[in-house]
Amino acid sequence: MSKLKAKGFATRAIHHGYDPLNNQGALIPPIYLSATFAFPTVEYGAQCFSGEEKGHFYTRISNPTLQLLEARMASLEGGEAAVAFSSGMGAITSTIWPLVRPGDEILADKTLYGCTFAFLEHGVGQFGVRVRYVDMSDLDAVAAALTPQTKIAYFESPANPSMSLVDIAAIAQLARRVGAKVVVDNTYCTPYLQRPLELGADIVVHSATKYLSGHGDITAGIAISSREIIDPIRLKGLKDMTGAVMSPQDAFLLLRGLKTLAIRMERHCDSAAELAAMLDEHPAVSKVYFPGLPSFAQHELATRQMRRYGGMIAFELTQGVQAGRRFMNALTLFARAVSLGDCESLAQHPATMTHSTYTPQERAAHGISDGLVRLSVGLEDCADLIQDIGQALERCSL
Ligand code: 3LM
Repeated sequence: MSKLKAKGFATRAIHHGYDPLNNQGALIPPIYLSATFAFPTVEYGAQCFSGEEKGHFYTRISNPTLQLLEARMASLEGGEAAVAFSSGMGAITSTIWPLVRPGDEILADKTLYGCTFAFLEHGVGQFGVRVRYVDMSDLDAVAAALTPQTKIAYFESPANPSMSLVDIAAIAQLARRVGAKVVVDNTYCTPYLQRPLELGADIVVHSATKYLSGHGDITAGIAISSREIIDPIRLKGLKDMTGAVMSPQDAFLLLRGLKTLAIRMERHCDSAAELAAMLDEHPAVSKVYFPGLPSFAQHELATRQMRRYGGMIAFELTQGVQAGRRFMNALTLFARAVSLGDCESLAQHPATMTHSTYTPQERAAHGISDGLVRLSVGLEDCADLIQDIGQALERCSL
């Protein structure tokens, strides 16, 4: 394994942590479909429970197939350890619960995926934890809002759905002063495009349902950090508080998806850049949010912090919300569907779909406009995607 440390991203995504010669020559890792594990002696079993022995004893705590996935993801994100979950929300909730007590504070970016906002606002926020939101692209506002009670600084970059970015290194520096842990949702980028731990963040969480899996056939999540931080996420957050364990079959599918992550991300980035440029020039479009556009307000930060600009685009139509509806209904190749990062291109309306967990007032305050349309640019031929967007834009302006 150590010989792979020096290898590149795509090589580790295919090989890290697995040697066929230790597995009867099987090139592809087996799926350990076992909920429980037999102990050679009762004493050994007790030592597994006490933590003196590292053996597997129950799949909600660990499983060999999940362990391989976790080692591989830790390598790709540049962390020491990882823990896998049955969904991105499983990863986020299992990470946050063990880090806070009543009286603590969480400082979150103002724009977050809808269910993350709902969890902070109506979940952990109902149990004596104070949750506050600031625009984290404003470093002065963050510095002013952090207090000794702040245990977590939480954000996405780019944020879902507004595409606003957060300077990860700068926030990590500010948070360190008060001892808060920086948790970054890296779903939009994947470690191929951005590695928050290398920029000073403490924990990375993912909806692995998205680009990491890449094929839209599982829901999955993962958290990556130091061993010291991951242990309580696994042994309290996952084991006792949420129980949101990933199934071994889903771990297998995720390991399969990861093998093509690098090559898929390149294609997503190529096509999204072309589509964003086309949208930016179209008279029916009033505003495009894509980090790769020179006109994007945080283009310089994107260039510094991300390898490339990703496969997600948000935009608004000159003729507003109704035109957005006509545009989406006119699409023939893009599916009208939530989620993102699949081979299939997807279009959705955040205000009535992914971010309907916010009230209209909250959406307005959190920078999520009613006219916003979100595209997840898939892996089809880019010419076909451009043709579909082009014809839908013509029809929406009628
Ligand atoms: C979506 N997002 O369409 P799961 N973090 C981010 C996410 O985008 C998501 C999660 C966490 C969408 C899902 S909306 C009903 C469909 C940045 C999910 C949560 O629990 O695996 O869905 O991840 O934007």
